[in-house]
Amino acid sequence: MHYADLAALYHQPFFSLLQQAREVHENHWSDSSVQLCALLSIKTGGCSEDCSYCAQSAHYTSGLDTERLMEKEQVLERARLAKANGSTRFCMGAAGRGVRAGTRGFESVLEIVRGVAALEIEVCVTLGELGAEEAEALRLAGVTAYNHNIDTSPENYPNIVTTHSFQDRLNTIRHVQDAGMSVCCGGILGLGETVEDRLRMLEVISEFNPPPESIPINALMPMPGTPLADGKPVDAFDLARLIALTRISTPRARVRLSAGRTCLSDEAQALCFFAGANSIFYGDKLLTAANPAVQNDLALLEKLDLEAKPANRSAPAPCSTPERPLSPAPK
Ligand code: SAM
Ligand code: DTB
Ligand code: SF4
Repeated sequence: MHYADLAALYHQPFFSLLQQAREVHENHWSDSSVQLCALLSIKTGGCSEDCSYCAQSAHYTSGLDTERLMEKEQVLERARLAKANGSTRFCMGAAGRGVRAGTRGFESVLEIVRGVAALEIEVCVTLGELGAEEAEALRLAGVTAYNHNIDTSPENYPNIVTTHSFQDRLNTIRHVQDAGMSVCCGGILGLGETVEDRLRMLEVISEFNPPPESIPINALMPMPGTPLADGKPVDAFDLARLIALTRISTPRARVRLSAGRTCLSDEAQALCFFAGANSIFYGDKLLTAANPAVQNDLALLEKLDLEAKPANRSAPAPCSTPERPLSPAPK
């Protein structure tokens, strides 16, 4: 969607924008399902990149311990639990600029992906920069979706990251699409960007061809030691507005209410679901930061008469005992 159209929509009165987003949502999503995505950091910290929001960058002293690539069995254990708890997508993140075919690290990641894919849960990875060869190898190993955010507008990107470019991000997304994986691409609010930057970000995302399958909208979680440690909290109404606009500009994408939910009230989250969010990260931890407890999320979904997206019917029964009961949520 062109910038001018996004701007015209955005600058309407709040309730008009929400009403339009709701209408688009109802026209494209016949159910009230919310996709639950589990997240696991399989390789943490020590990253060469200088993304100014990120606790995992080696350029800053956030106090985070660096951890090597997890063992396959440990990852599989977490994936089984995630599936048993109701997540339909398992997203694995690794800190670093990117991955390179032929390296031992990448071979180990492919091995992990094959193992998770065999559990019949959707497999998402977020590993930074990819070339065509790496993208193809990941798809063959069983990756369904690749998360690679553009985070902000092209104009603001150099203020946030200097070790790679906005164009580098777009190139990776192209490789992911060419290899036939779904693209999961969104951004962060709260980086000091203007409303114009937010709209430009959505202009770029909504004009991908094909459009992304999912769009995570993160609110900055300020990380000690990073340049954005003192970032101001994102206003919940601004967040709802942006989610509404994302829903209107990419009607078929799962819009994920992502990082920062621990700072949102249930009511603010309800507004975001009303505006078109239909996916969340589910589980007590994001990559390094906290996420709402699963029991709170189940209770909230129940209060709002939203349903966890059912698992693919062809998938076999969970292979381990659930850590927590899936439902019903406690009253
Ligand atoms: N290294 C890979 C990359 O940069 O694409 C994958 C991991 S990276 C941590 C994934 C995304 O998490 C970032 O693009 C950003 O949107 C989000 N993120 C990271 N730190 C965050 C923070 N402190 N607050 C909100 N979102 C954050
Ligand atoms: C995304 O857009 N958000 C997730 C996921 N993709 C990988 C990551 C959020 C990270 C929040 C900060 C942290 O846990 O360190
Ligand atoms: Fe590294 Fe990704 Fe964090 Fe940037 S966002 S510092 S690339 S882990």
